[in-house]
Amino acid sequence: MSENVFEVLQAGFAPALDRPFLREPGKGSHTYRDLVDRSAAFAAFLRSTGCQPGDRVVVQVDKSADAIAFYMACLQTGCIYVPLNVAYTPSEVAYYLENAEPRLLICRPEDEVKLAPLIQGTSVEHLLTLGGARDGSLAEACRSLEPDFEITPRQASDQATMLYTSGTTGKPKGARITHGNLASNARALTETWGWRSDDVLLHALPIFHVHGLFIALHCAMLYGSTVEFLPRFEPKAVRALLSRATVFMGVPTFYERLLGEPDFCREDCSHIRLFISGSAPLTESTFRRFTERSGHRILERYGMTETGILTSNPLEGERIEGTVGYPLPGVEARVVGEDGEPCPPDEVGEVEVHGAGVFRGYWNAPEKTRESFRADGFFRTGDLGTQAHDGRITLVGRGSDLIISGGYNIYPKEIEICLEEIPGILESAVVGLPHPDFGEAVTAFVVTEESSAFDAAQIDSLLGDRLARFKHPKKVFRVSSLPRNAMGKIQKALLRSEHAKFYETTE
Ligand code: MCA
Ligand code: AMP
Repeated sequence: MSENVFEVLQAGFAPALDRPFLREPGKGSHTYRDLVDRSAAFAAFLRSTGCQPGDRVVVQVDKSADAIAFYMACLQTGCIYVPLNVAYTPSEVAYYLENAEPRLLICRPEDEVKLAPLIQGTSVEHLLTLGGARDGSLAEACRSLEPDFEITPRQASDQATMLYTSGTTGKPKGARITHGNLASNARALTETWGWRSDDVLLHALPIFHVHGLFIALHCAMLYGSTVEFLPRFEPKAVRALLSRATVFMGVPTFYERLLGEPDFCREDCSHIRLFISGSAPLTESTFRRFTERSGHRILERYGMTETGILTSNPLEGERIEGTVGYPLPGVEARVVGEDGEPCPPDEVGEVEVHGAGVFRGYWNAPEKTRESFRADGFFRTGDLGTQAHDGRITLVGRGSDLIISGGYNIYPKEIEICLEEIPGILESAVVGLPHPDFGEAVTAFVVTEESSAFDAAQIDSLLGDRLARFKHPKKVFRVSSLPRNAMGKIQKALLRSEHAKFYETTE
């Protein structure tokens, strides 16, 4: 029997075909039937290009109903959907094209001129554009084709999507996520969060990450629920729609920004049954202030690109601030010491997990994949935490230097490499410092040649072509040397502790 996740979702929303699926403010409403028809039109296009199951399709487009239908078409035809952050610069996109070896590249109409030169000499056979209002060459190409509703049979172990997540080397790795991973996570989440077909999800997340694309949308689709689909997070727009929704999902920055609205209060939230947070640590302060102002205890959960959602605070029962709750149904989690042996309850170690949501490995990186799994199949998350007697997990930090800023993962090495290629910069260290809005802010410490005229603005513009804006340091400190330990290793922990209050006092 086919286990294509498109069929799994379709079985869920089949009783609700004429219910609104995506409501785009100011643009209109699209039923589930509209989505199926549109997906069939895109499927016809994919097949007309000769795209085969397993071929990669790289997509860098804005949030829109058509973007979701195109994602569904990739699932339907067995093509591997590879979404990219719209903030990535052409030089970043070039890396993904080289690594993923896609057959198709779909971009925003306004980016076509910038991206067209990149495809020369790559595997890309077609570059098409997708705009938010049924515009662009992809929509045009579908017009002359008969919709194709056939669903390519897939096994649970077949790859459905590939999302990139960076590594300590500074080069992003593609996580191979299967049809089975997506289906099992959607089922576990809807069960854990008591999802209902009359739930209305308020969606303000980007759709190029696991959070906005899989977690949020698959829950809704599995129950045929309606989604208020905002193009981006904007606190006033979110606030205006809270009264139409029952569930809201966000990164901690969303909650901080809602709290930044001076008269945000209980009345705004009276229709909501569940506020969910994840992707980055929700501070106890944000949790507490949000409870005071809204009357709701945010439900915090924890996940990863490689695994989907792993743990969640309970729907019924205690949501404890600072903890990420219990393993989801079908997920096994343990905390181990450096020797790989399980830690006693409440002792800090690395969180390791096992279950149907865990990915198949990294794309074309067998060594990295091997290093990430234990011999018994448990995946090493790299997150440090404790597990209580009753199984509840609390995260306390990360084993790597990873920075999480506003829910985006940023790897210092990638920025350090770019900084050190700037003439006059001898060495650099990039760390995340606590930031009231983003949680952590990218901060660089650079040692420059004595003769160099140091100009932070110039550094920023030199990084411009190489790195997406959200990765740019919010502050660059010029220092005479970087602190090192006896082994010569840069002591980033020291830089972090010495400057821990920098943004608290400057913002
Ligand atoms: C935008 N900027 C940022 C960030 N976002 N800087 C640092 N960190 C960020 N996250 C910068 C831009 O580069 C720009 O800089 C300036 O802020 C304004 O840009 P704009 O696009 O207007 O920003 P914004 O709309 O205010 O965006 C902030 C945001 C957004 C709403 C917090 O970043 C966001 O939607 N984050 C959610 C990320 C997410 O979904 N993560 C899930 C992945 P300049 O002015 O210098 O040009 S994790 C995941 O999927 C796992 C499985 C999980 O557990 O969920
Ligand atoms: P990503 O690679 O973008 O999927 O990010 C996954 C990482 O985000 C995890 O390994 C954690 O470090 C972090 N993360 C996700 N949810 C939480 C949470 N609720 N609290 C703390 N960290 C989180």
